[in-house]
Amino acid sequence: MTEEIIDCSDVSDILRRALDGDRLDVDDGVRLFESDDLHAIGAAANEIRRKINGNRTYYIVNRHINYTDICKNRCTFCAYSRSEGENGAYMMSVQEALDRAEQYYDQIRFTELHVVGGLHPTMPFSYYIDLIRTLKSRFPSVHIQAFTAVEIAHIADISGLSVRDVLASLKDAGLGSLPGGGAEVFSPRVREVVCPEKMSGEKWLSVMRKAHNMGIKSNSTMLYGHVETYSERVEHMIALRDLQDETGGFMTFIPLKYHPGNTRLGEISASMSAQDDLKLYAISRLMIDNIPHIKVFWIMLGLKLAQVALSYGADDIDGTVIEEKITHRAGATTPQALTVSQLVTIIEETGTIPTERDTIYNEVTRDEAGLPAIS
Ligand code: V47
Ligand code: SF4
Repeated sequence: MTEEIIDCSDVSDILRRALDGDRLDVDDGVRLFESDDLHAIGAAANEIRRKINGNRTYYIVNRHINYTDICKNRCTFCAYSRSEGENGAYMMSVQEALDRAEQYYDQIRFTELHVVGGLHPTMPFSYYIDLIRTLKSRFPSVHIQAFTAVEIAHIADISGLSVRDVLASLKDAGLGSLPGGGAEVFSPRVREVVCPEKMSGEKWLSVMRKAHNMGIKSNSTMLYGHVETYSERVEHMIALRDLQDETGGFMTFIPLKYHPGNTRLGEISASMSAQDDLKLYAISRLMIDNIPHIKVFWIMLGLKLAQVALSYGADDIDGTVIEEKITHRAGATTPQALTVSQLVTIIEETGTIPTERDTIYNEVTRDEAGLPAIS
């Protein structure tokens, strides 16, 4: 059936090449975005997802902590950030972040703390080290995934240290890996509109290269559905693929769907349909042949569409999350958290096998008391 769907498609030549393991180029990617044959593109992506990850769908028991919303960049797509002193602006002390992490730990025994925030103009280097060291010493078995490449570069700026020295100090304090945020779309044209103050795409890639070369793995993302063109999306994916060829350090690619609420960028006239979202997941799987996982962050896509994305190339649905501010301040209507049993049910309903993972994709089993063990 899949064969027939693919062979009848206007992009069957591209899909066949992808299924044969050939690399797709920018023109191929653009043609896929221009095609209306969602079924064929999805079927090919699903086949590749199954080749790489079988019938498993990964999830993680995690907790997000957004330690500050104060940010000097004020990207136009971001409803989360505040300026210092503005209504709603906050900066957690290390103790406050620790208190957040304590909440629910006894109930769910998360295996990951995901810690990101804005670029605070004055917090000293010692704050970041103290934060990671304190979290790691309280939760030694928990993986600390913290600070986007943009935050790492900012910490280097305020400390006067090199990116490599910042990463080395954070690793020594207990940092496990980097999240994938801050990549947005690498195109300078797009960045000029949506994040003119943010460091360049090249710099983002160079921080990731340094991290990977030091044995620090990371995620990768693309913020889509605003002013970017098809070719800018595809070029972004190929830049990630190229770096992955070099370092092998990316664990997953996460498409992040732009939410316009309360942002300065606002509504974009050609907003994305559910079909467009699914096509983007599928094309990601087809273009980025060397990053093993495609993650659907259910908070941003919504639960129902996240389920469908699991048959359009995605194999990971992220986690329990517990507290999410970035997308909710921009109008997300999804819940802020899911229980493990909700996550498992959502995955089972898709006919795939719920598989708990840790941050670096080791499978996790739990004993009767719910304590995790990594296999
Ligand atoms: O870099 C900000 C995005 C990112 C909006 O690595 C927005 O596992 C949509 O990167 N609409 C931060 N997106 C969050 C992030 C992330 C999230 C979940 C998992 C992982 C991971 C990483 O959020 C930012 C930006 O791309 N973002 N504002 C918005 N209005
Ligand atoms: Fe700051 Fe990140 Fe928001 Fe940009 S996306 S304004 S860097 S918090």
